[in-house]
Amino acid sequence: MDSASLKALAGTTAAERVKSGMKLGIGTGSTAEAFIKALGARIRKENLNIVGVPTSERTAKACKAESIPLTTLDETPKLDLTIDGADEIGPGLSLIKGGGGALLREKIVAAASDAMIVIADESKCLKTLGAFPLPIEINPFGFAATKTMIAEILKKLEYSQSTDLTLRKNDTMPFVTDGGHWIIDAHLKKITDPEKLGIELNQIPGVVEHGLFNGLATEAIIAAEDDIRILNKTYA
Ligand code: A5P
Repeated sequence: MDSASLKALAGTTAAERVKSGMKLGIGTGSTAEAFIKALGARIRKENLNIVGVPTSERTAKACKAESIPLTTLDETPKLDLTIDGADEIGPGLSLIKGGGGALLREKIVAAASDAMIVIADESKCLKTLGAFPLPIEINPFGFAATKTMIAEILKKLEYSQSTDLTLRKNDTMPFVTDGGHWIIDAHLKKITDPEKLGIELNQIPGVVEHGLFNGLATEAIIAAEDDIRILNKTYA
């Protein structure tokens, strides 16, 4: 099966978990878009009554194309379930997210949800996080100072030997998130303690949020070559 078919399988399986009456958080990325398509099809076929909070402008557009009713966290501050993709899935369902630049809204929406199902193909499941560069969303004000503070934290936690901090760009200009922030991608290679690193990064005033999702995902639906695997927090 190619990558698009695996994403479609994960997306369709996740859409089957949605029940009429649910308030949903709707993730960002190509796997989340496979879910959005499958959800749109179920709404049309079964007349499901759901409402969704999109985690990005890109997702809002994809939901509108499927006529999925949308709301905001201001109108609907508590959600039943968020379904979203991930860049990496590690032990205990710790995640790296933000490859698509939507990590801040994704984390706010996931935190407002009673449950979070992560959808991915099996290539995203790893024993240790960190091969995928960790996205760190920062306020553009004081960029160099914030970058220096991040480097110092990483050095303190002994990541410095392998660390490279790159400002994400669109051609020559900084990539700007939906919230108007920039992203530094931290090439850490191996994140030994995601919990500790997340807490330390959140101490830096210029860091708006980081892409480590610790303790948020409650389940993962993983599309493999010939089956679907369901992982829970005991995943090691
Ligand atoms: C968006 O910011 C990300 O967190 C995505 O969920 C993540 O990058 C996975 O995207 P794909 O499903 O496209 O791999």
